[in-house]
Parts: sequence; C-alpha cells; structure tokens
Amino acid sequence: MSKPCCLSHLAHVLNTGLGAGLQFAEPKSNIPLTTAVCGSATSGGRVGKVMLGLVVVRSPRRQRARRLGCLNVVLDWCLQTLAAGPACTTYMCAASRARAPDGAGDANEGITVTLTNDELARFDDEGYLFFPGRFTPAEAALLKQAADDVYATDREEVWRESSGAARTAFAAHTYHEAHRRLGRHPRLVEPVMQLLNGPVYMHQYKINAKAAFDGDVWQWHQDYGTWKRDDGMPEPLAMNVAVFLDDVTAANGPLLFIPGSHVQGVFDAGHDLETTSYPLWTLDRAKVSELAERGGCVAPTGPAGSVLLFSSLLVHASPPNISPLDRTIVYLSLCQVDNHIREFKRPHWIAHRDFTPIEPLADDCLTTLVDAASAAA
Ligand SMILES: O=C(O)CCC(=O)C(=O)O
Repeated sequence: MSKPCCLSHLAHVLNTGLGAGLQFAEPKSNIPLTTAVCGSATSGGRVGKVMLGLVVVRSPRRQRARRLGCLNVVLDWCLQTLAAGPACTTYMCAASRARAPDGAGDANEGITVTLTNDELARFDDEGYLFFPGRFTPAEAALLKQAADDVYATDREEVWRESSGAARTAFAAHTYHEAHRRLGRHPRLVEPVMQLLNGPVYMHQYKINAKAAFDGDVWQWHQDYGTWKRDDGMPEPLAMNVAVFLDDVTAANGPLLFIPGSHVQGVFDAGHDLETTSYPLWTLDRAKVSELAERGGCVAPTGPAGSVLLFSSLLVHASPPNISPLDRTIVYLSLCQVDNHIREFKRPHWIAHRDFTPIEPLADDCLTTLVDAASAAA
C-alpha cells in the first residue's frame, strides 16, 4: 500500500475526531487505496460520501493523480472538521465531486460546463459563485420578454404585490418554451450536478420580479429551512442558480448574501406568513447580525445575463425596490434526485413532485429561439 500512514492516520482521525454518525470501512489491505466509504456528510448545502482512494480509474497516471488529490482533500477535510468542532459533524468532501479538468476529463464525462477547482474552493468558503454575463444580452432579453409574457397572464402560479405588480411566477418552465429551455440549460444545470455530485431534478422554478417602485422585501432566510420544514427534503442536497434578466444594481433591490453563513446547518426560524407574500421560514435579527459580524454582507450586482449559484443554506434576503428600474431574476432550485422531497403540503407548482433527472439541452438552446424570433420578425 503506497500510503499506509495516511490511511491509518485518517482512520484514527475520522473515528476519534468525528465519532457518532460516521461509518468507516477499512480499506482492503490487498488492494492499494481501494474505495473506503468514510461517511456521509454535509456542508455548504452539499452532502456526499467521503472517499479514501478511488475505484473508477482509467489509466495509471490518472489513478495516481486522482488518488493523491483525493487524499489531500480528505486530509484538509479532517483538519477543517476537527477545527470546526462537534457542530460540524458532517461535511461534503470535494473529493467525491467531479473535479475540474486537469488533463483528466473522465470525472466530468457528459458535463461540458465545469467549475474549476478554485471555484469549488470558493463555493465551499463563501457559499456562492457569481458569473457576470454568463448569458448574452440577446438570451437575457428573450427570457425577460418571456417573463413579461408570463406576468401578463392570470395564472394561479403568478403571485402579486399588494399593488398588483407581479412578484413571483412559479413553474414557468412547465408552460413557457423559453423557460422550459432555461430550466434545462447546461450552463445552469451542469455546475449544479457537479456540486451536488449527481443528477438533479427541478424542485422549484420561479421568476421574481422585484418590480420598479413596487417590488417588496424578502426577509432573511435560508431556502433549505423552508424546503426541509415544509417539503420534507431530507438533506440540503439542493441549491439555487439564479439568472439576472435585468441589470441588477445597488439601487434596484439586489440579493444580499452573508458569505460563509452556509456551513452551520439550518438555523432556528420563525414562520413568516405576512411580510414576504408567500410563507417563508425567516431568521431573527440577532442571528443575522451575528453571522454578518463574521461574514459581512454582500450584494452581487451585474448586467442582465449574469448567473449566481448559491447554497440552499446560505442566509440571504433582498430589500424593497423603490427605484424606477425593474429587477427580474429567475431561480432554478435544483435538488439531487435521491434527495427528493418526502412531503407534499405545498402546491405541486411550488414544490415539484416530478423527480425525473434533468437532461441538459445543447448550449445553443436559447440562441436558436432568439434566431427564430428574429427570422420571424
Ligand atoms: O428575489 C429575491 O429578491 C429574493 C428571493 C428569495 O430569496 C427566495 O425566493 O428565496
């Protein structure tokens, strides 16, 4: 065995340091660094199996590279977990995710949009990633028009502010072609599959308007807090990916995040049935202040077409929009297929019950619609 010290040290660290809840399988001594499942763990909204060693290998060079990478990550994980103390009993190890291509692409087979290792590390630290301008202005304009079409309808899925302005439209991917395509867009779905380490289904799809002058507050909350309490989602193995359909600025009610607030699990929350137009489990001010003392508070802003990917445990909110500028954002809430919800208290168009894995479309799935629209004009 090429790394006996590492393995026995890890076994010791894992068993003594993490205690209950972690199952450790001894590596088979006759197969160097064969797979040993150490436990399942959560952090940053991701849960996964922590592996020592690898089973899927295609060439000795890759095997070695990936084995060493994996061990390093596991060692980091042990150190971080021990440093974090008993509150952090579970942790998703980056080693069990598909890694960025470093000459070895087989972990990412079928995935064309891959997060780099730096991005994965940043996501672990901060709980979100921001990609300004990931969709072209033409793609964003198509989707914005599609959002306006949806808001103009009288469907039960469209919720309004007290002024009558649209606030949220749910499930547009089930009844509008441009949103159907966005809901399967590889630039959104594939990074999430990578982070969640498996196929995903659409738990929720919404277009939040935050209309000029009228767009109201979203109180401080964690999305998984609601998905767990209201929908019986077993683990925070789900996350959001947001696409800006307008330019989002400091002026028009941007999302506010508390970086790093995703690593401590689900916080106590009260059920707000009044101020957010649809029931949400919201955090109290003392907890939000405490978290912000450590992590600060940021408002990622950027042009229409920008993408924000964030953990379902990240604490976030948004202020009212008193500006004369709309701020429309689409949210795909994607959940790992095996982690599907177990309770069905909310309407199916708020918390979907179709757990079919999403098959991403081609990258040009929106540009073909843009082209078709200009050809028809
Ligand atoms: O769109 C926003 O401003 C916030 C939305 C939000 O936090 C949510 O839908 O959970």
